[in-house]
Amino acid sequence: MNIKKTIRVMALCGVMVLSGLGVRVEAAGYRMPIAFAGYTNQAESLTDFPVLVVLSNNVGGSAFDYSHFLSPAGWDLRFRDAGDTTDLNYEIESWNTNGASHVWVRVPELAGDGATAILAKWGDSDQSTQLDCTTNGAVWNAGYKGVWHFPDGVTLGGGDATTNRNNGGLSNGVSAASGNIDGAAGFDGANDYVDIGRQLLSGSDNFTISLWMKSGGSQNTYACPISQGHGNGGCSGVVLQYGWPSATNLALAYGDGSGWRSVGFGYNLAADTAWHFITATKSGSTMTTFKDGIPVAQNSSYTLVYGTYNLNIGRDYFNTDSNHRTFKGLIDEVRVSSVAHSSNWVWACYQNTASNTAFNSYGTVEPPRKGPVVFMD
Ligand SMILES: [Ca+2]
Ligand SMILES: [Ca+2]
Repeated sequence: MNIKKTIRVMALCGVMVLSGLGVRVEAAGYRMPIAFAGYTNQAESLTDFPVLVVLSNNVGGSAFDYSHFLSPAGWDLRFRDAGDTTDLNYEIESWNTNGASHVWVRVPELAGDGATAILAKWGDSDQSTQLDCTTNGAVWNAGYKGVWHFPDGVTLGGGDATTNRNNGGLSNGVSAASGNIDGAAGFDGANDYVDIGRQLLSGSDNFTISLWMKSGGSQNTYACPISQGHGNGGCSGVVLQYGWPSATNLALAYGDGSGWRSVGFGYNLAADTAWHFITATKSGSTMTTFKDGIPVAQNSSYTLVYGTYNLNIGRDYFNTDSNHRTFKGLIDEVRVSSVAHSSNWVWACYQNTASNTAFNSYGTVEPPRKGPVVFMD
């Protein structure tokens, strides 16, 4: 403890025995409570949940103001638990003082009663350097094998936000586009794709695969927004693919070693060019599909056999078809986890990203707390 803090503690304890001391008012930065009232009436608490915080001037009527930051890049931003005792890991996906900034915060426990809150803090000169967690993947729990944000709508990057650094290679003109969360990747349906360079799931791994997608209209036969381990021949691998049961319907399709099986998403995505949050989970032999956070269909009759080919976004690795079954449209926020997330988790992911100011409650910014600080002349 340095002398300033020692004296401060002594002063708080009523120990004022030193001479030559004075008192001044010290600012300790701004604070804004953020509650998650949107996650309510659920029996399940979500552990280490990555919450999206979208900051902008006066977000939610909070009086939030970028001009109070010390760092133009937002390096003095901090997140703490509601009691202001524990630092929370966070990742700055984008920082835009003229608009919206996108920040992911790892919340240790998101209680099902809507009572969880955290604190955002900034403007404290003692807390103004960039933290490692803003870029090192600490937000994403160990189950996440890859998370691709596709920022920022201007210069596309295929970087993986997790500690695994499963960065994607952009091929044949994948373009930067406006996304559902900041930027997205645009695929032309001719030859664009993102190659992750390896498979991320194998053996008996469970999974949650999710992405925001916006179909560009009619699709190639068996077009795939994402594929994992599907290679030439054989009945192995797993894909999100059009063609089940008809050419325009998207399904989770997978090989069980002897045949291809499918679980649909319940509607014609090729004709629906709105953004949708598409999720599929594998828990043992139970495969479940979700559209916009709601379970659609389930099948437990077959057991997936993974293939050995790379994870690709925007196409099927399968290469008998000359077009590689490329997808046409926009894809954003792709996540692959080896954990079969619950329906509550999937629902919370959808609500938090689709309706941010409904799921998150941005409280009124508290100005710097002014308190007595004792100093030596
Ligand atoms: Ca192209
Ligand atoms: Ca994005």
